[in-house]
Amino acid sequence: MTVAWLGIGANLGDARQTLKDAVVCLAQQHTLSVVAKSSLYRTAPIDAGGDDYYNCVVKIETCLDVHALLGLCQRVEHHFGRERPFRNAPRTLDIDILLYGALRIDEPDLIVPHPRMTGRAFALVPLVEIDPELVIPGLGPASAFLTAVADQRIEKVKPMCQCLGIASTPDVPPPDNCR
Ligand code: A4P
Ligand code: MG
Repeated sequence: MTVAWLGIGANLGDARQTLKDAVVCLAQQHTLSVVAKSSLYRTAPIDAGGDDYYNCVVKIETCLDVHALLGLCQRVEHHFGRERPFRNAPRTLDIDILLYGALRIDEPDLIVPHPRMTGRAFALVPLVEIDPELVIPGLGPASAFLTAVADQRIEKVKPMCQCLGIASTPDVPPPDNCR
């Protein structure tokens, strides 16, 4: 099993709901387990146009090799209606492999660690939320890159239960609609 980190983003359609559904879809795959999930964030588009994005990061454990994991991510993107009219076009769902264990590869169709992650608050902030000590293979602590992206707008989206003023504790299961 390998620990990997996936960055998930969307800014087309009901992006917030799509992100939640995509995480559920990933968790249902028998080839991986979602072991941690960041908060949901609303973020300004970086190097892209369109509406604000919703972004999150999940930490997974998987038996898939990295190419098979990319294939799975692309099938899930396709399932949620992803189209690619042009580079960085608004998208219903984007799933990027940020990290895959200690692997460092640079191939035409797959670069890991993700080559643009250290310049993007929408990847770094959720990563560091899950693991403040996380080290990016070959580059060092993820937290060290946060200062340089401090000008990128990113705000944590309150979970619905918090908006409703309902405490979400392990003893009190959240209501059905609190996703
Ligand atoms: N590819 C190479 N390495 C990877 C990797 N580590 N993970 C290749 C996933 N894919 C990887 O990706 C194009 C090709 O990248 C794939 O065929 C794969 O073989 P794509 O998802 O089809 O196209 P894309 O999303 O336009 O490209 P990419 O590289 O994912 O774009 P970026 O750089 O990730 O930027 N602003 C905010 N606020 N939030 C966002 O989520 N996303 C982007 C996309 C731009 N601005 C954003 C956000
Ligand atoms: Mg992508």
